[in-house]
Amino acid sequence: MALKLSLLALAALPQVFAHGGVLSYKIGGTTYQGWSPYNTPTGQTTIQRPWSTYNPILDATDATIACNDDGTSGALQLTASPVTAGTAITAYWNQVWPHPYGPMLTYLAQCPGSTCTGASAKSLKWFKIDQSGLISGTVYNGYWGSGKMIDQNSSWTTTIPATVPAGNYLIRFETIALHSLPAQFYPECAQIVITNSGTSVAPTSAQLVSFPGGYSNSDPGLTIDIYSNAAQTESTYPIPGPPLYGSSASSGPTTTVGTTTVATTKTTSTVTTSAPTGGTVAQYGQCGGQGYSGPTACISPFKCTVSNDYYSQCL
Ligand SMILES: *[C@@H]1O[C@H](CO)[C@@H](O)[C@H](O)[C@H]1NC(C)=O
Ligand SMILES: [Cu+2]
Repeated sequence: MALKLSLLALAALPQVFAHGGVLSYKIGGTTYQGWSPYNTPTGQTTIQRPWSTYNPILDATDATIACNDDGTSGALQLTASPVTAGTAITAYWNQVWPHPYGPMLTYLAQCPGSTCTGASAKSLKWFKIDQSGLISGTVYNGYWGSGKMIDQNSSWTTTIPATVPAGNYLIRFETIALHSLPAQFYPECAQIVITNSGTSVAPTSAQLVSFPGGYSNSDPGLTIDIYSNAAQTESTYPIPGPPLYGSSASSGPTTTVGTTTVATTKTTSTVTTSAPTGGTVAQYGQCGGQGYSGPTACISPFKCTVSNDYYSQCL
């Protein structure tokens, strides 16, 4: 059995570098291991909802867009409890996350009844509690939420707003990659119980969406061509999804403008990208790393991106 599992893990290795998902969480100092999609589901016990693949979801209307699965809980499903409103939750993606262009988003959905276990992720209403789009620079080569996520140890920390009503929730962390079209969605979910002894503010109906439903394949933030001429001077990016919980906007995507914050300590993970034309390495192909002596130029529009010391690939 152990041998079989490690062979499966090896088989999954190339995908580990190209794609992935949320592998663990930290809540109030406690680390929670996530679901392992390439191990047998039997015996897996975790606060994370089961998910099925490291591959991206490429369709905003896909039935798995809520939690990278059909929405069901595991046989030994756990729930992190209690999580006081105002607590920070960190989600860890696989290292080093390879996609630095695109937004980060975090959602909550309250479950009916006394537990989220058994509730289908597709049946819930989600509201967005955190988002980070284009932080600075242009759509073409600016600093994005997902670039910041990579700089933060391939993790993203969201603070549960202090006004979120107490209840049973799924928390949905998501990164969207825009280096190729269609956009790539990487969402995973975990079960938490939120407690709140202070003021509660329910999300408005304009802030609540279903998944699928919260995004459309024609959303400007999902169809944007980051390699276009227009992108080279464009410094606004419409983050997909409903208006942020707690915001006064009544509808429509929110826009972040490259401004004052952050951007001071940007460390880029993109190397060598000489002229975009003339390259020979295809998307996801190896283009660098210790001990590698093959071609290093990626076919346009992909860029040679460091995954780790031993492996760079065209993304
Ligand atoms: C970086 O993330 C990994 C999980 O991917 C975690 O084990 C490690 O503690 C993190 N390092 C720091 C400095 O937070
Ligand atoms: Cu990928």
